[in-house]
Amino acid sequence: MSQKDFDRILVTAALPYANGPIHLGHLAGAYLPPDMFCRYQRLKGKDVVFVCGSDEMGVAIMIRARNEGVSPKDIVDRYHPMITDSFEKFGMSFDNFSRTTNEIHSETSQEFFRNLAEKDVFSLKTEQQLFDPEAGMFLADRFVVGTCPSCGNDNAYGDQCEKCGTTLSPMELVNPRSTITDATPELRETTHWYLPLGDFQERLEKWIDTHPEWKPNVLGQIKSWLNDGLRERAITRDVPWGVPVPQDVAEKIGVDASGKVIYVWFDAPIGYISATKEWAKEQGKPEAWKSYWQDEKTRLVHFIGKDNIVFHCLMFPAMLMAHGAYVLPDNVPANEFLNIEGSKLSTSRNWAVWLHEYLEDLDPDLLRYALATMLPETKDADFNWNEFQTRVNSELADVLGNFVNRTMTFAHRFAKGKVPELVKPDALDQEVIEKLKTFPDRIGSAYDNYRNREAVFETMALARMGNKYFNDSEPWHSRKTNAQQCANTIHVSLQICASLAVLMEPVLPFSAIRMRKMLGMEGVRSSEPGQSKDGISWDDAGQCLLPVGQKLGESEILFSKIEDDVIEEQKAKLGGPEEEVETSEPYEPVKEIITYDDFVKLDFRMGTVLSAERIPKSKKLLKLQIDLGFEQRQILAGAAEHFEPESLVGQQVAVVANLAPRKMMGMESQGMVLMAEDRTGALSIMQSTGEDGAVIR
Ligand code: B3M
Ligand code: ZN
Repeated sequence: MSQKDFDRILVTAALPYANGPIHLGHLAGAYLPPDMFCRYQRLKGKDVVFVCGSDEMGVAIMIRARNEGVSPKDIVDRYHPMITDSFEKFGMSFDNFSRTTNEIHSETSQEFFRNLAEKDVFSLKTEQQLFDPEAGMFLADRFVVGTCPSCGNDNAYGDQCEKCGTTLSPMELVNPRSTITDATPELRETTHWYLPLGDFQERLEKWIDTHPEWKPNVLGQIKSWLNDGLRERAITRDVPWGVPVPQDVAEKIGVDASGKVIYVWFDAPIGYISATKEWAKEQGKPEAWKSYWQDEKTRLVHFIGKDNIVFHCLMFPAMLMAHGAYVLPDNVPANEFLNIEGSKLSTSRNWAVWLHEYLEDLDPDLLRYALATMLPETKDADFNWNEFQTRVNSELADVLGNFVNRTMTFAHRFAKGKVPELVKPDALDQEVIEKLKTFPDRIGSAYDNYRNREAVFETMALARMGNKYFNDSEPWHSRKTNAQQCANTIHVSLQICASLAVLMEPVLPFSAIRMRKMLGMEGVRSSEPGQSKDGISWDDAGQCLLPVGQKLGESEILFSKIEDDVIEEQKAKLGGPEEEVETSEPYEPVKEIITYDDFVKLDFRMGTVLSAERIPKSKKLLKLQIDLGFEQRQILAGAAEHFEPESLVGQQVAVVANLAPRKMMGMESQGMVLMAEDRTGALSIMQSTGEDGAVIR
């Protein structure tokens, strides 16, 4: 369907995990672009609903809680308000920013799960595990201790005996007992539900083929997943934190679902639906959510970062297809990643610009504009403070601000602070008035096609045209020689300012309002959520919006320049980038050439470090538990001299998943974590992001 065939637009932004604050990488990936898009659509008079919310489930939040000795709820209750507050101050215009611990989300997720279960969409798998009858939960790894079968140590863990280093599974322990309640565990079968993604491969391929207009970086990733063949994914977990698996569904098949939760990546996208339901209820129209999710005339757009493509373009659409009542996304314009000062953004090294810290010192519009010019729309991009300063000083202040200031100064000094009459405009006046009419479409079509950098460039092009017109007209001369010509220049310049005050709003919402106040402009349609569609609209811009004689407001400086010391202060907040390697050591020679067939035998996967600890009597080895999505692995990494174990927990790493297991220090290592060793021997973890289990090629 072409954009004009839709009656409404539903926009979602990836739900940020509520286990830390928002940084520029989040904004550049999944938040600034949708806000600009939604504000534009609202100014166009479109029916837009923009939803998001905190993603409060998942292992990462559990790990953080365990490391801090608090509950997962404590973690999300700390960060949800922080995220909400910084988004609000940054001008994010959500219709609803929810959170997945809300009851409506559990209900919606469980209803969705139930619907698919009743359609027999899921497959089931059953396996043996230790179960703590008092805690009411299965006991993996550190949740169980017992006697080591190798050395008799009475406090061996479910995954390893610390005394002799033997790798164990909970089932091998003699006299196991729960570390949660000290109870003697029972053996229980545990059943997990699987989403058979392969069953949807054909439908997904046909659907994706109807969207050749999607961004190439998105289609490329999807096609590689499809070429690989989609595999079933476990969509339940035996962990204490998450949306519970509906008991009634489990009971129907004789499974006890206590202690089982829905996998976070199954419930999180359903968070978009629950946030829309919540919004509809708050509007007093509880059924209104259905027209956004269950009517083909809805243009559904998911804004995300590239690490979420598989979930939004394959897994969630498969879920929606299976359910049958929902529309599928019309586009998923995923952005790439943002680097900071030339280095990969890293929260663990504090190599990040935190939104709440930025907002303590600087104006949100300055960041909105500068970041919009650096968005990683088709490839990774870099944010650096010097460019931020240049964009603010040389564009916002020197072009846009300067043009408005000169116009207002002349209007107050030579037109009595009112809009003067335009009489017998000359060729230059007429040429500019004609060109002005083209800007709403030039800028608008860029926004409508997710090209935000281009939209912002075109907005600044209008301000440049105004500046050039002002210079070419030379009102400082004509005011002495031809008062009407001077008045014409002021009139036309004011009309350009009035159009800018509408067309700049998607990227500079706070400054647009200040500018309209200066121009005495009233009755402009708002780009904020839930506002009236009356008033001057996007399409009206480009015309002469200011009536002759209109009284102007007080003039003020729209954008103050950023001084060098302010920039140095911001740079000083950054943590440690990757250090430059100072050495004369030779580079490691490249190994013998292998064939492609040799290479494809290697199976590289994404994984998340669940736990990391030193190994007694070993200087070099760390013992890592890695979540590969489809299973957990124990991997011994020679990194103990390079990393504090806790710094690795929660990090996503690249793993060689089909390496034959090998014994070290009496423990089994089931794979290898990829690390880069530089010429000084320093190690860095090969970081990436993506879903656990994702095939790295
Ligand atoms: N909570 C955040 C991420 O992977 C994840 C997005 C969910 S969107 C449904 O960056
Ligand atoms: Zn032992």
